[in-house]
Amino acid sequence: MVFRILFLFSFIISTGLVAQKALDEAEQRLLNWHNKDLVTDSIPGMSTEKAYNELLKGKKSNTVIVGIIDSGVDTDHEDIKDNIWVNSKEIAGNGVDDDKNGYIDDINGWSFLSNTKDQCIDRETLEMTRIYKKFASRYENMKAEDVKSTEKYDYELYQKAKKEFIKKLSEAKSEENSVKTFYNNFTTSDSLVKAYLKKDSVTLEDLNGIVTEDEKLKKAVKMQTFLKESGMQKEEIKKYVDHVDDKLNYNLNVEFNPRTLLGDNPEVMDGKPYGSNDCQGPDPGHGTHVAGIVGAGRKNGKGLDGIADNVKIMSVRAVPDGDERDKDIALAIRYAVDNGASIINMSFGKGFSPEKPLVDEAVKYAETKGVLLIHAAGNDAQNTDKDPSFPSPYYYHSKTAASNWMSIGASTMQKGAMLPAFFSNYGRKTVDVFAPGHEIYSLKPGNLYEANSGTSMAAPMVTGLAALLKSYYPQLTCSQIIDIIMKSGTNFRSEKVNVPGSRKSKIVTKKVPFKKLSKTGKVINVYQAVKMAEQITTRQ
Ligand SMILES: [Ca+2]
Ligand SMILES: [Ca+2]
Ligand SMILES: [Ca+2]
Repeated sequence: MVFRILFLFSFIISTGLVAQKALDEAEQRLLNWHNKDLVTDSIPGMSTEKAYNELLKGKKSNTVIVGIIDSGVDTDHEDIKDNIWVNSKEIAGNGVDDDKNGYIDDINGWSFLSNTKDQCIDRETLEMTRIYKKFASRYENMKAEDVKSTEKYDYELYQKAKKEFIKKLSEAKSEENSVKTFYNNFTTSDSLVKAYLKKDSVTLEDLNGIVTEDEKLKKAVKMQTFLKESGMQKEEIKKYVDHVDDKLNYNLNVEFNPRTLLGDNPEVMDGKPYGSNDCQGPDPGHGTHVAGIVGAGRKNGKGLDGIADNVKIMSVRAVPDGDERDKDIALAIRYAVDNGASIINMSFGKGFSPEKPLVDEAVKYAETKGVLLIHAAGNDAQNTDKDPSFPSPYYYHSKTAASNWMSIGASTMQKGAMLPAFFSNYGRKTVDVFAPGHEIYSLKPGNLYEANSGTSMAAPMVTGLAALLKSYYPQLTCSQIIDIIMKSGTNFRSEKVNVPGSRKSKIVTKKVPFKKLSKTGKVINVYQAVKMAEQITTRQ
C-alpha cells in the first residue's frame, strides 16, 4: 500500500484542530524547503542548493537510472517529462519484444497490475483480508491443540491476520460513521446558509454578517465559518468519504478479487509473463509526487527542483490502492535491476508478507548487481524494531539483513521537538536515517502540483541523494553510498524530540533524544554527502 497521509481530515475528525492555510500561501512557504540549509535558511533541509552552488558547479556527471516502484508515474508531466527513462532498445507499439527482456513494448517501464486489453487493477484487498479469507474455512472452528505441527505456522498467521482484520474493519466502520456525519453536516449547513443569504457563493464576510436567533442557522454559520477559515473544500471532504468507502468496499472486502484480470497466480513464481506497458496506470498521483522529488527539472522555471540533475526515471507499476503482492514487487525489483536502474525507490509497505521469500530472492539479486534499495519506513507512528513493515531487509526466518537497503523516517521543517513527523515510523535498529517528508511540494498528474506528507516523500529524498552521488561519483559502490549518506547527515542526536504517535492527541508527553529513533540520529545532508564523496574518491 502506498503511504498516503490524509492528516488534515484525521485532525479535524479527532481533535477539531484547524490545520490548513490557503494553497497559494502554502505553496510559497513549502516550495523547495527540503533543499534549503540549516545555517543560511534556519530550516533543517538537506542543503541541496548549497551543494550545487558550492561543490558541483561545472562538474561532469553521468546519467543514472532510478527505478520508482509505485502506483505509476505521469510521464507527460511538464516538470519531469525530459527526465523519463526511455528503453532505447525497444521499438514502441509494434507488439514485439525487440530487446528480448521478456516485456513487450516496454518503453518507459512496466506495469504488473494491468493486462494488454487496457484493463488494470486500481484497488486491491489488504494482505490481512486475503489471509483471513484463505484460511477461514479450514481454521475457523479449529482449536489450537488440534492443529498439526506442520500447519502451526499457517494457523498462527491466520489468527494474527484475523485479529487485525476484525480490528481494522471495526475502525473503518466507525470512521465511515464519523466522516459521513461530518460530510452531511457540511452539506446541510451549506444549504441552510445559502438559502438564508439567497446566494450560491458565500464569503467569510457574508457569514460574519448573519445575525440570527435561529439555533439551527447559528450552528450552520458556526460550522461554515470554521470550514472557510480552515480553507477546506467540499470536494476534499468528499474525497475523504470516498477513501473510507474504498476501505470497506475493496481493502477489507473478502469477496473482492481483481487479480483475475491478470490471469496470474500471485503465489507461484512460474515465469509466465503478465502485465502491460501502461506504467502510468489509473491513479499515478503517488508515484508522480515521489518521482518529482527525485528528478523534477532543476531551474527550468516549473514546479520544484528535483534533487538529482542527471537522472532518468523508470516507472514500475506494482502498488495498487490496497496491499501490493509480493510476487509483483519481486518482479518489479528484478525488472528495474535488469534494465539498468542503480537505485530503486520503494515508498510502500504492509503488515503481512505471505510470499516474502520471493521478495528476498529479488533483493539478493539486486544486491549481487550493486543496486541500492531505498524503502519508506511507514506512517503508523510505530517502532519498527517491534512491529516490522514489509518489505523488510531481514530475510525470512533469519537475522541476516540485506546490505543494499536503507529504511527512511520522515522529518519536518521545524527544529526541536517537532523534528520527526508525527506519523513517521522509527526504530533504533530498523530505521537508518531521517529525511524531509512533511509538507513536501511536488508534482501532481496533469501538470499540477501539490504538497504531500509521508515517509513516501522522505524515501525519494534519499533516493535522489544516492542518485546524485552515483551520477557525479560513478566509481562509488552501493555500500560506499550508504556509508556516506549515514555518516554525512546533520547530527540531531541529542535533540529532544517528540516520539511520533501523538497523532490523536494534542498533548505530547513523551520526548526522547533524536538518536533513539534511528541508527544514526541524523537527517540526510546533500552538501556534506557530496563533500565526503569528493574526499573518498580523491583518495581512491
Ligand atoms: Ca522489451
Ligand atoms: Ca516493441
Ligand atoms: Ca522544476
